[in-house]
Amino acid sequence: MSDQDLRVGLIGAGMMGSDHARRIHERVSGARLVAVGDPDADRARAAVEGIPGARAETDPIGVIGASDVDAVVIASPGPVHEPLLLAAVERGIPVLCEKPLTPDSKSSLRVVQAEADRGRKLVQVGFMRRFDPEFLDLKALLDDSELGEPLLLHCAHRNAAHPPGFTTNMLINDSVVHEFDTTRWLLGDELTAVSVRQQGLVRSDDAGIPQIVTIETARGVLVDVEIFVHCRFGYQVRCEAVCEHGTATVGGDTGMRTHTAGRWGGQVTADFRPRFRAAFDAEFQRWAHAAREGGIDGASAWDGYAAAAACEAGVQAQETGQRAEISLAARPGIYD
Ligand code: ISE
Repeated sequence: MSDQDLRVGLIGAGMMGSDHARRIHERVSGARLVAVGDPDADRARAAVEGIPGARAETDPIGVIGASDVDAVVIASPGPVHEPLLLAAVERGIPVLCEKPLTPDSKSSLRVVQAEADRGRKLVQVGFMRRFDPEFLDLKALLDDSELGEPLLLHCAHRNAAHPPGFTTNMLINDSVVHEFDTTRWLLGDELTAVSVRQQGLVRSDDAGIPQIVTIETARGVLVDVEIFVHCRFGYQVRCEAVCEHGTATVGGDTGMRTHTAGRWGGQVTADFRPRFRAAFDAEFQRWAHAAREGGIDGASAWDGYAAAAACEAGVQAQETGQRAEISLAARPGIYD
């Protein structure tokens, strides 16, 4: 701990928030947790337990305004993000906000506008796959055009089980939102339309039924995403890029392999926290460095807005069974 440390306030002490509290305390250098704000006092207290110098508060806006807070992490549910983001932008302090930026494109655009009015990027969206070593390798390969131009992406996104209350719309808003962002980032291309089909002959509202989401990009790349959030066997995120001169795949579960009792095998991670632990750590470390300089280093509020617009089209495609186009507002100059 030093006087130069970035003093971080964390909003939201649920599953992700408490994970991030430990992360900041144990694995991020140059940053320290000073406050956790959650309306549930017990949860806030549990999140700061064993973290010297960190206090629990029940008023999240109070944390954003506290004089000993230099930057904030928002890990509360999406519907409460907008006022928190606007308060941080108003105060001029950097924010790392878990996805979604906000639950719809109109409110996301208000955040973009507030930031553009201040003239500085302060809001980073927690699209952690941008920090995953394998996804970074794929991005470098595509950026260098080593395999020629990308033509298709095949993606699979599987969760062992979905939490209670997970709806079919959440397949898009909560899960495929990552593929929307990953596609834009990997290809450096904008998304133009989304179509959605469901496995089975009869349309069902059961979120456990797999769906196939097709994304079109401005340069004509086609992306298919299998979203299956009740696959039972574990967590899996894959992406295969098909290019003019070859293919490249990430997410192939290439960890340690054992050979014993006439079998060989490895482990499938249980959920996104262990699978993307290194990515979350790198994301937080790089954000902390950038925030000490007053900025961000990752997906911007504009990227959060673009993902929200794609989600809206995705939900429309789910509900109508028709291809839905994505339209974006004019991009303010600070995001060029
Ligand atoms: C969850 O909210 C996440 O963000 C995970 O990365 C994703 O895999 C999961 O499907 C979502 O529910």
